[in-house]
Amino acid sequence: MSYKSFIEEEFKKNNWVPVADSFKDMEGDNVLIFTHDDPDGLTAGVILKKLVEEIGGKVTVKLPPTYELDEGLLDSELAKDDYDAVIVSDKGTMGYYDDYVGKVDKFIVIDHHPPIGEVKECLLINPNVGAYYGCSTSYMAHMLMTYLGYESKYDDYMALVGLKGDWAVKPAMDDISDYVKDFYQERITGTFDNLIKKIESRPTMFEFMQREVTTLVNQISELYFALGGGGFQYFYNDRDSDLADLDHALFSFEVMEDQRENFNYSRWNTLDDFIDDTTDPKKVIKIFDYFKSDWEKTMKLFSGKTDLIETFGNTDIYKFEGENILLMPMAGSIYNNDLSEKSGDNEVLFIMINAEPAGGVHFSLRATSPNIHAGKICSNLSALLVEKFGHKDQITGGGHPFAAECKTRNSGVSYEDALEVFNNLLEDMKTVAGTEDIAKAKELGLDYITE
Ligand SMILES: [Mn+2]
Repeated sequence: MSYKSFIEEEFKKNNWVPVADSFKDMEGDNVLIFTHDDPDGLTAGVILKKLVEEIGGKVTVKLPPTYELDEGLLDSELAKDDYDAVIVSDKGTMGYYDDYVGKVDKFIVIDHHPPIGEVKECLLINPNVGAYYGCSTSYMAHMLMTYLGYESKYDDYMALVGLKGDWAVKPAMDDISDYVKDFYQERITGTFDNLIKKIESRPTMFEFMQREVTTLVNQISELYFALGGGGFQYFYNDRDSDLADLDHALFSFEVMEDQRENFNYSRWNTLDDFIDDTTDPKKVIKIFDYFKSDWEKTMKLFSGKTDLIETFGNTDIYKFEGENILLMPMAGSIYNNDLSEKSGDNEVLFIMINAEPAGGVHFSLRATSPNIHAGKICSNLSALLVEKFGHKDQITGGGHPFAAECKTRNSGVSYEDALEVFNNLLEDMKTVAGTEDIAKAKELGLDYITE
């Protein structure tokens, strides 16, 4: 199928035509875009901003550090100007966004995350309501602009970078999600071959299933991640006086925007060529060097201080404890690969525990199989912590079988207390693993125990 026919079908099938129509009359509109501050959110923001401007609207972009759009933030931004439309991009599809609908003439959500709650009132484009397709918000924005008749090589490139940032395309492994195949074949292959060609170079954060080869688009997406703080606000303001006042997310966004004018992609053979083409190569290099050295530091700490603490079924449980660990969940996903090699035929669950500089404790879990449900462990852990110490507003935990987080934030729970609760939970899991009580096992996330 052609990319355009695919889009036509998707817009009809999913009832996205009214959303597209709401863009058609944005000429003269004052539009406020909130987008996620990770590479997918940033690239989606670049595409959507250009689209609205092409239509004739005026755009303000906000890159708040919280993933979900907070009502207080929305209200305070709306109070600053007379807006006709709000676009919320790559910031989740939350049921409560319906409560925001009356605040402005058009309230539009463009996203690809599985919804939390049900969205009925918002103008919504999200293919992952009741299904799961590997894609990204940059790609949904690209589908929208293409549906509306706009084409630009720069936006093809932006969509690709966002897809890479959200792991929906793995050109180094020839693994392209079905949902983006027509786009990839028509717009990427044959045009951006230099970006998707396999190269031997330092493995990026995306090389978690193999470390032999990477691609330039992997490198570029990782660089944008580093510049913008990756959606985790890994900022370098305190490292260097040159960076003291830098707004990282905005800097990453501007680096993307500035390249639209003079898009020299065919000259990019290495990441250095790409960096040379940015507006402020010196600053880009400085930030990227900090990122790379933090990454190496964390990997070294992992390899020196990670212990095998338990084996449940065929899953080895590894634990790492540290203090002020930088880039922890992402580096942990990559280190999981090393643990997996160590464990041979066994699966791996890697538990990272970080004493954060502000006082909170961050538990981050990464698994190679769904045998032990990381999300259940984190939600159980947070429930136990809340039961004992209160602060339901500060202590949160949850996730999916392969990746989950629990954070105590400003609850004031000490590291020792949090660890004790975690150790008790682990003891309970050990007991249940021994008795094979199926109901209890399910509760505790020992999903490999079945009848
Ligand atoms: Mn995304």
